[in-house]
Amino acid sequence: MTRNNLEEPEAKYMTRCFELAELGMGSVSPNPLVGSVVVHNGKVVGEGYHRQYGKAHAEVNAINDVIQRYPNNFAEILRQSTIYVNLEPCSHFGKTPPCSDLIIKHEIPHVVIGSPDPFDPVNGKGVLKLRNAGIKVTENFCVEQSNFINRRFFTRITKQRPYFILKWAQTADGYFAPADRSQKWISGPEAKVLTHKWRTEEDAILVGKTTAVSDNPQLNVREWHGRPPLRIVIDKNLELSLSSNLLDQSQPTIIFNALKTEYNGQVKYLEIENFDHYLPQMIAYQLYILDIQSVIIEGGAATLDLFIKADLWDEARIFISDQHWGQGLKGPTLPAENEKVLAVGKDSLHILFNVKP
Ligand code: AOF
Ligand code: ZN
Repeated sequence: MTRNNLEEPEAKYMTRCFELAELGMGSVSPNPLVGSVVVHNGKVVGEGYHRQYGKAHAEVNAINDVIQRYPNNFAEILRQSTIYVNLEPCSHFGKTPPCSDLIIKHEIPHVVIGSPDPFDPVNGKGVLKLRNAGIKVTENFCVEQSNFINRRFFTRITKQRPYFILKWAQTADGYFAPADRSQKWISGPEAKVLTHKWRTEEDAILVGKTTAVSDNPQLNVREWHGRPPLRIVIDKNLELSLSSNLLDQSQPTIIFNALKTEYNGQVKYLEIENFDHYLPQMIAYQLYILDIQSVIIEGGAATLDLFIKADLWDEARIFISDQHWGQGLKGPTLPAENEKVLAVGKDSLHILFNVKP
């Protein structure tokens, strides 16, 4: 049974953990997004989040914040505080020592946790360690929101594949491209900015050969500040021209193909065996091995359909313009469920979010 604690006054502390956690977006993958808040007598006395892969965890930064703000009486304050964190405090020695040990050392009497950590060396063991030390532990606090924030991490750990986001634009009457596949503007400039922001939030961006050849995209981040994702192209027979933007050596790029495995500077050619039978499954597996936690698939229609048919998708973001074309190539079709429509921007652009439960 899931509990939704949003009505409780303490939910504001967990909501703050979520805000802090999301500041790590684009910097901590394949680690989870984690934020933490220390509360003393109803007042926030320290905050922190996991800022960088391999660096200090959220709880460490939140406790250090208390120590810095109250150098003379932090020990006493911590002994009377509650620490909120959106993920079970770790119990293992990874790149950093266990957060549960740190909480025990400072004798923080109450820990409130959003999601359990599904990572096997931690799962349940963090909570057990805290309870064995006599600490009160509240689990699954605002757990639905908490699980949503770390949907990419949880998918990688529990399903052993990346989290797949489908993204495309279509007209109000469902057209995706003109019949001759020429490029035609469907969504507005706001959608472009948003698309580039989204690229900074995921580990990789994937397109099929037809899109790579006909649009010659750069698949980098020009309209937003942040980390550009790994570029991935599916090109069975290596038909992409050597002069195409995707082979310009400007960024790490993977070409999944049926002919060869070869590394050439920033470009990795990875051969997929059984190309015609299990392509999306093999791509999912290879990316999992490479620790790629999330992929945004930006087209074309055949590639999007490939992942939809294999049921290898988790979320769809669709820009729907108010144009009516009456003809052209139809966009991909999703099994209908859970639709949430947002209106964004001056050009009455609509974004349809379809997040599978
Ligand atoms: C926490 N707080 O802020 C994070 C946690 O290699 P390490 O030491 O960074 O450990 C990574 C694992 O620790 C990661 O897979 C996840 O299970 C947990 N991440 N845990 O208590 C945090 N980022
Ligand atoms: Zn930790």
